Amino acid sequence: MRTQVAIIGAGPAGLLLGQLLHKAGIEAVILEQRTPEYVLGRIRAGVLEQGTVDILDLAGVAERLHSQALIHGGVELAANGQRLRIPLTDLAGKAVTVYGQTEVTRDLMDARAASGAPTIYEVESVELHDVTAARPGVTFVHEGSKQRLDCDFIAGCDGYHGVSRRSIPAEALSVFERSYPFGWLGVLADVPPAWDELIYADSERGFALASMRSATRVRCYVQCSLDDKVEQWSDERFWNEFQQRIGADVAARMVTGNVLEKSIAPLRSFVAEPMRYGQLFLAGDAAHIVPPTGAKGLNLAASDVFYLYESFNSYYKNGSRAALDQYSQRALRRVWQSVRFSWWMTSLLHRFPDEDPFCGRIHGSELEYLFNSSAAQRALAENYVGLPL
Ligand code: RFL
Ligand code: PHB
Repeated sequence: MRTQVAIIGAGPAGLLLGQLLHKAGIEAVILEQRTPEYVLGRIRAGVLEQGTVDILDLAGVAERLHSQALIHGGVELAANGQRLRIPLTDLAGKAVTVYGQTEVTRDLMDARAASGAPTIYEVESVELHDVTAARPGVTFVHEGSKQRLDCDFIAGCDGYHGVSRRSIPAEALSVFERSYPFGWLGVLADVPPAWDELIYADSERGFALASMRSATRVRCYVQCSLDDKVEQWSDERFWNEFQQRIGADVAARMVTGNVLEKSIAPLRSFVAEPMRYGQLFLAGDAAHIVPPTGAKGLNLAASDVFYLYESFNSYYKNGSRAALDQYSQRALRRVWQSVRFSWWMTSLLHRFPDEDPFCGRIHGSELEYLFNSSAAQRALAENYVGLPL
């Protein structure tokens, strides 16, 4: 088998790249180790920057988004019994779009199926070959038989645990990493949200986030211990903890109910540099991870993909390698801005188990400054809605 771009991974990054390339008349084959149902079952991001919506528009996959998504012109913070609304549209000129990653992925899968371009699901033993040669290739096992896909380029869109980054020799990569001493326990439930916009809450018991997917479905998170297991968190325990953290007024008017999904995710920051090795280009979680507090992971995957699409397009249309050569540098500049913001939001809103009294006071001062300074609020707004591409 032969194609122009071999894409590893059919998460949002791989599917979006496939769709943009298809629209530009560039051939790609997508290889995914899981089933489509498994990919759609992973409940993750919920907040899209305007820049991400623009890229989905460019890919021609935003029709359902425009009819169903919720547009939020603000976001709320809660701390010390007070609430603060950050008016995103007023302070940063842009709103954010609340539309689940599951829905983005579904729209991309539907568009891919309609285009007739090939996605091979349930591939095993994926290996990258001759990555620094002019004609690299990918071998894999599908339905029991080993196959080889020859290509010009490989796009590694296979997430943090994927094979692409691990195929780069360790001495060719610099890795920057921070693990946080807590995780997030997330719950998806079919109840109407008792909040109009997202609420990020700092409390003595730890962080909580009130989010949503629609007018009838909420997504809620609480900071939990890294040792916690989902089985230790009954629905009742979760709602009780969430209500204690989110603020008395919201707790009093919210309804709790049928939990559809419950999962725990550890929080970490991770960046691998450069995002290119020979003919292999990394995009999305394959190259970097941010803690979810800044709502940046999916948005970064989309901006990487946009830069990579432009680079491939320029190569195939004009024969120029300049954009390919600049891809890593261009993408990393934006990545580090989001890594910094996500780290800052995480530090601001979580209780660290090892926080000493000095750090406790700094934490309190930082919150007080934010609650009282319009300059600080503007800085948060500008980053939350997304820095320009
Ligand atoms: P994905 O989604 O992990 O997809 C990678 C795909 O590659 C496949 N794969 C392989 N395929 C073939 N061969 C192999 N050897 C393979 N190894 C892996 C996998 O099966 C998978 O299908 O990466 P991608 O596409 O880069 O997308 C990244 C996003 O999923 C991620 O950044 C976001 O979900 C992060 N995130 C959030 N981002 C936001 O922008 N806004 C948010 O509000 C937000 N909230 C979140 C989040 C992530 C969370 N968790 C669970 C970590 C909330 C949470 C709780
Ligand atoms: C979500 O709705 O899942 C969500 C929203 C905002 C975040 C993280 C997750 O910062």
